[in-house]
Amino acid sequence: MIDAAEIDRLRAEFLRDLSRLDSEPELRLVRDRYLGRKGGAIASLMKALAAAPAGERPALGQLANQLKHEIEEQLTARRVALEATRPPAGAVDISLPGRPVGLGRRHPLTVLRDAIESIFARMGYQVLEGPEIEDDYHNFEALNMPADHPARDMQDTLYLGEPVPGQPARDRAGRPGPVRPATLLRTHTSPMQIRYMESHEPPVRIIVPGRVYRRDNLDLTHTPMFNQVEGLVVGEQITMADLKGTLTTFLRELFDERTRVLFRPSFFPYTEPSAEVCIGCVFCGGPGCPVCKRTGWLEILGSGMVHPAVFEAVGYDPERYSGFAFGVGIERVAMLKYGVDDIRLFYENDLRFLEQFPY
Ligand code: 2U9
Repeated sequence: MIDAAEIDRLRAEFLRDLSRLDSEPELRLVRDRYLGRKGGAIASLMKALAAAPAGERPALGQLANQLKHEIEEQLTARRVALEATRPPAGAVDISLPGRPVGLGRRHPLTVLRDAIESIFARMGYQVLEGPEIEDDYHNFEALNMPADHPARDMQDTLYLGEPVPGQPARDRAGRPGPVRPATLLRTHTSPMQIRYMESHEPPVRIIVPGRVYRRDNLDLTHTPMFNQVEGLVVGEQITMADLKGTLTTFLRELFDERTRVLFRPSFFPYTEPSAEVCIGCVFCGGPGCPVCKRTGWLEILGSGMVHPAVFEAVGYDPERYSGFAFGVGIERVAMLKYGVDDIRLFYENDLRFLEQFPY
């Protein structure tokens, strides 16, 4: 049976629902629940009034109508308030969670190059870069590699000679026409050391990191472009002992303070005597494994005392000055340090590979 208390209960229920809604869709649900023509709480209330005793009907009807108007007014007021907070069409919804932005990181070869640079910087070396396009003189001739040296072969070096502008690239017989004086992609960073000595007197203490190019096909250990760091020290009393001490210190800082270092005779045209430098195998630690080919040693650096012919080429007196030089491939260091068996992985930019390295 409907009475005034029942109407008050319905009002309290409405006010509770009203206080809980905070969106336009929720508001529509509440409106339907109370004001819906069929099944709405007010419609049901009006219907039930018909069953009330005739004497109470007018008063109860008045209360019911009053509640209906209250509900209409409150819902309208809430709708206006919600509309006022609605963002304009096309606005950014700042309540949505953001899309994650991946943080960039340095490439492992860059990290290693920086580490190598900082070891030598602490030893007082200057860090220099040079041009990647070089001439035959600085890349070969001044480094005691004469015209018939095998490294100068087209098979090994990427030459950039171009037809001279305004003249045919081929003559009438189809033979190549005139070309610019040979330029090439440097095969090592040594030409920059030549350039440095051409314009500076000793003492010299520099390293030159950078890209170098060789006419190699891709395989597990070769890419036609790779990165090197070369170093050069020149002074009045520089000896092989300086070379050994410097490179031993360098390798123990780069790998581990207990790294064992081995120097053995080698040959390079620009150094005499020459030595290749090995570290105790980082994989088996000595006894021998497939990586070190059962020798217990891994070759990591080339080095030697600068050949007097190189000093002659730059105008240094070889009777007065001596020096040592060395070279290291950054990819090779990375492969040994991190146990990577395929150099090509460093150039595929697959984040699943690159994200494994410290940065
Ligand atoms: C000047 C005089 C001498 C630099 C040297 C090496 C030995 C050497 C290789 C290491 C791995 C190249 O990247 S690699 O393939 N380098 O073995 N480099 S001595 O000697 C120089 C450089 C400049 C004026």
